[in-house]
Amino acid sequence: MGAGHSPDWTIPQDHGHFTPGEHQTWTTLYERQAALLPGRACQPFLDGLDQLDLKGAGIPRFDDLNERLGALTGWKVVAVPGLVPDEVFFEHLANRRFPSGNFIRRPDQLDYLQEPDVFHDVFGHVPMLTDPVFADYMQAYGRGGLRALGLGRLHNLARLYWYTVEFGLLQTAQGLRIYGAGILSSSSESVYCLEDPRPTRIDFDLERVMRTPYRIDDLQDRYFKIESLQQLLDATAGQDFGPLYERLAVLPDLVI
Ligand code: HBI
Ligand code: FE
Repeated sequence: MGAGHSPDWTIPQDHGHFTPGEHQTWTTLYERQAALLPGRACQPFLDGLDQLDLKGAGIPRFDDLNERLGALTGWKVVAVPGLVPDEVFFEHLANRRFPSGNFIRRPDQLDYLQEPDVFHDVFGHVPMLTDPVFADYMQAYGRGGLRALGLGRLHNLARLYWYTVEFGLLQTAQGLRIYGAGILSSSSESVYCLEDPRPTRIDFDLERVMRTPYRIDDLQDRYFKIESLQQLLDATAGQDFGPLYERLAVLPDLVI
């Protein structure tokens, strides 16, 4: 571990360090997604966005955000410099803390950047944490991550995060809706994932998800659909993945 940061990798948000241009980047991205997402994002996300009042004047102050979020589900956002080690990430989730990158993309990266910045982390992830069922799922994922690390199956569990928390779709009576943060923070993917004929949209199946590799550098070729957020929690919280991991150890990945 490098010098100069605390063991949990958190840093003060220091809201004053963001420049006017950086706040403007947030507002530009916010307005673009706010126009696209009604009718595309799932209702818990849209409700969460309203309740957290993330429009504001640019990048939200985490202290204010945490007052509202904490009152709803007991989660809080903490600032980190960027990607943190897996065990640090899971330890935060297991304790209902969501680590957010404390920087924002440059104006020439509005449409895509690989590292999670404050727009992806806060706009994409945090509204879903206002939903009590999803809030419990994320905590269960953190606990499961610590276990998977110990069992050498993190590559399988990471696919669950990818195909749910980052790129998940929810089937509703009104139609297919988005709940994955990787989609919700991307204007092109918000449209593509629902409307483009190319990607496949597969019913959620835990074992299939864990056997399916993913790519991080392009629009997805496949999405997994859940029927309810409760389905996610039921498939994971309190489940012993030990027998599943043993099976996965002798099964090949599915070709993509
Ligand atoms: N760190 N800041 C940050 N954000 C993440 O999403 C993240 C991370 N470290 C590890 C990690 N994700 C992975 O372990 C999970 O996506 C599986
Ligand atoms: Fe993310």
